[in-house]
Amino acid sequence: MRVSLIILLLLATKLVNGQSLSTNIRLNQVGFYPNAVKVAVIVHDAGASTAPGKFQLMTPDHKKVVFTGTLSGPKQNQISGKVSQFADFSAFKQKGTYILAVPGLGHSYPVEIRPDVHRAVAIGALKGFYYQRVSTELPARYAGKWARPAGHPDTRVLIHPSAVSPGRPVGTVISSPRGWYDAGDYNKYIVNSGITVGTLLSLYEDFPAYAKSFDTNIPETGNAVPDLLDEVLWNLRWMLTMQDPADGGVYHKLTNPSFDGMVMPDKATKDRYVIQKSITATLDFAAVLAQASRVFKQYNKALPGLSDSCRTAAVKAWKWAEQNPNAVYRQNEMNTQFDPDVVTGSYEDRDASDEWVWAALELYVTTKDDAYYTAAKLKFDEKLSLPSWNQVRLLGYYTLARFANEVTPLGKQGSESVKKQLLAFADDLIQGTDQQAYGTVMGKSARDYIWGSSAVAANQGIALVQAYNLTKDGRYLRFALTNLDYLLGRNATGYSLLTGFGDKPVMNPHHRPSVADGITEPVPGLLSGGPNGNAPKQDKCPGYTATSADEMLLDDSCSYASNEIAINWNAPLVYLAAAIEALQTKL
Ligand SMILES: [Ca+2]
Ligand SMILES: [Ca+2]
Repeated sequence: MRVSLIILLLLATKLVNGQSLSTNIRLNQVGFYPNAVKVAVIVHDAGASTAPGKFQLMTPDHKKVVFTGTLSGPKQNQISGKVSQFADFSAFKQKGTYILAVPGLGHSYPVEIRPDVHRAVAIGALKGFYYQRVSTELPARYAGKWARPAGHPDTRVLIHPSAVSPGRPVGTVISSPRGWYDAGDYNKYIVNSGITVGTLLSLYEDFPAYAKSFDTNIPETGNAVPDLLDEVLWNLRWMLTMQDPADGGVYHKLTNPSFDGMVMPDKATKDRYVIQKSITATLDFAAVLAQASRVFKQYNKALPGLSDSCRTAAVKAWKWAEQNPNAVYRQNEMNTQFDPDVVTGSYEDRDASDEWVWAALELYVTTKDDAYYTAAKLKFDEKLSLPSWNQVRLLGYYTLARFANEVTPLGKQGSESVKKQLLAFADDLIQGTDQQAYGTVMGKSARDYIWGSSAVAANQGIALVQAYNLTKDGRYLRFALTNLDYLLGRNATGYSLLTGFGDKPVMNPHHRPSVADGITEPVPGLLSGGPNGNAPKQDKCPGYTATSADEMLLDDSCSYASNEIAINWNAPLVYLAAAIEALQTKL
């Protein structure tokens, strides 16, 4: 009797104070820096009236109010029509764990305020790559409950008829082990590896001290090489095997003819092939290997000869590209000429002009040979596009700007124009962000919500970090942080898009091991592709209820168009989280 009375009283208190959990309070579910901007977004139905009320920050037991603030005026969401208000508690700087309560609505997930609050995100997202390693067992010592046997030794890979060359006729077998599984499946794609490895190496080049400061508990932890670079090496060593040593051309991908079922990697044992050399794969390879040559030069003692091998491979790839500029990969066309037909991710890209720029600039900065700079044929009047697997021009621009003081006079002169363009691009990104329903750079346009939109958010963040690096203007960083907030919960889906992080992370990504391993929690540290306006049409997964692009995420493994994982989405998150951590005192 007494117990039920207490329960009744508690319930009444909850109702009176409006203090039950409300998922309409959207915030970074991982946390906030004491001295940085701290914003939660309160979302209301379309047409709801929004009085400018108060909000409170209180201790998790609801007993002590530590901060009271006023909600902002209403912001209209241009995409969904919903109305939101901001609860800005930046003025509160006390370390600790709190909840944010809005009278009449409820309270948020726990709010953590402390320095280094995203360090675990940076480490976890990098560790996500370890879980994707091909050709090796993941023992419990490193993988915890996601331990699994080795999959795909890839020591017996066939040359596909599309990929034959004089030295490698049909039926030739090559060894091409290691690399990372990608795109939720078990194949290895050079084009996607290009931007992924380029982004991770750029993190090292931009923030070497921070990159050296964290371990990810992998077999190489404790050796003489930072774990970030050890992880990169797992894929780089595979990439090196994808170059035909006879002519320097690079195979587009290593793949089964068709996708595996939702089984563990060691149960997927179909024949594997390397497929046709392509111009985009070869140029991406040249860019990444040129960059790797710079980075690993500092580790010549631990990795003797690697830097030189990378440089030789890059130059050789460039020469092949010069001789084969029209080798565009077209999967359907290839399938009409060769068997077996290949239906896995095609990564087709008919415009290699940006790949030329990226490869040329990386080779230029590494070799200081003006011929590469000239070959980049930089035009300073074109519209810039955010990096993605098929648009890599900015990766070259970032590199030229980064090394502006170490290149020849020719490149130095060009770098001034490139810097101006990069800053104009960054200014464009932040323009009008404060008026947005979530106050994030991500989502100003419904066009941001494409397949893999999480990488749009992360790459916007990187572009802003680049602008900070060029200007030391903290404004750029503060806007970059809004997109990290977005990825970790301050968004229209209400999810943290990173598995294993936040109070409501996605649980069912399109990721074969996470589906097949019988463990409730998905493999941690994987970034979901995120909301995608066209996802229901693209994957036809039943169960979508959202009606607007910014909410169009289905936390179901069949939703590969909104909830897939991919290495080229994880990499920019690693960069963004690590950069924000490295610069947290500048926010
Ligand atoms: Ca290490
Ligand atoms: Ca392209």
